[in-house]
Amino acid sequence: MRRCGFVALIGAPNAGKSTLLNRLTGAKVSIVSPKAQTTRARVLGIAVRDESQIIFVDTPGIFTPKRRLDQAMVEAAWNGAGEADMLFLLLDAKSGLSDEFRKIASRLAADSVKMSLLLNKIDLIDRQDLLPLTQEAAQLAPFEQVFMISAQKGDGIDALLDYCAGILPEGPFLYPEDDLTDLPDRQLAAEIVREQIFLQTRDEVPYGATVETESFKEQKNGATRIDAVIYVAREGHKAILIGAKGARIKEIGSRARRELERLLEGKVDLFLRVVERPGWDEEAARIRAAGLELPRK
Ligand SMILES: Nc1nc2c(ncn2[C@@H]2O[C@H](COP(=O)(O)OP(=O)(O)O)[C@@H](O)[C@H]2O)c(=O)[nH]1
Ligand SMILES: [Mg+2]
Repeated sequence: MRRCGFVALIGAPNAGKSTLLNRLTGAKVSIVSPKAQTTRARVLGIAVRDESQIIFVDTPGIFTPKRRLDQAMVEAAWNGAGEADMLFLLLDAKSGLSDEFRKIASRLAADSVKMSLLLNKIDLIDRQDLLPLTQEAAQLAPFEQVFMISAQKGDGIDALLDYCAGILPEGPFLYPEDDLTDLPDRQLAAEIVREQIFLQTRDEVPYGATVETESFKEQKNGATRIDAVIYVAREGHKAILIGAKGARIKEIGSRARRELERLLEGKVDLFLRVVERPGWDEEAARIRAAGLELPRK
């Protein structure tokens, strides 16, 4: 009998949700950076294990939102949790139990959905510190299971897949068997550029930028031509993104292009332009273009 269902990855920013999603699907589905709030919208990663199709839902981290964009991100995270058959609550074992984590755990504990605790980044802490942390965290909610994993190194991942495969509801696969994500290539292209902005700029710059694919076309020579626009919220950010003699934007473009060539398995011509657009992070159209719903008032 086949099984299929949704497992949401929930946690504070930077817990390693997107790294885990990529690890579980064995593909680069969701972008990752050392900075908080890299993930903006819900991303699906699909894995098949035995007779089960497991649809993992990567979500933005849960934090206290200020901008309209941030409100939409946090709402997307709670919605992801609300629609899942099962939750994986991630804790960054290195940072330990924060007030933020306690709040998320207690709010989720109030819902009746099955939830397991995932202690991530166990590669960064001593074994002897792991047990007391696990014991304390496990008291915060009625967890079904506790897993200790390293999303980055791959420890404990098989056990997670086996667990999901065994208990998801019986039913037909919801996606074609080979699909790894529901993210369209246009959106993927914008995300890969945004990842480079997160990796290559600092302070407020990555948070003040958004990327949209304007056109995505197969060309006669077999290459894919992608034109993307980067909107920046503040004056001055445009100059930083472009860099001295255009060096920064060139590096962002060339790294993103190489990554896209790998993911799309073919030659890519990538054209970027940077546009100042103060207030884009309050604009309905920009928030929707990022794959988000407008926050409820
Ligand atoms: N050492 C270590 N780093 C990790 C692990 N998982 C994630 N990271 C790093 O933690 C940072 C945040 O990861 P990300 O997946 O973007 O977190 P998210 O905000 O929860 O999606 C990145 O720099 C990752 O490389 C892990 O298991 N071990
Ligand atoms: Mg993420």
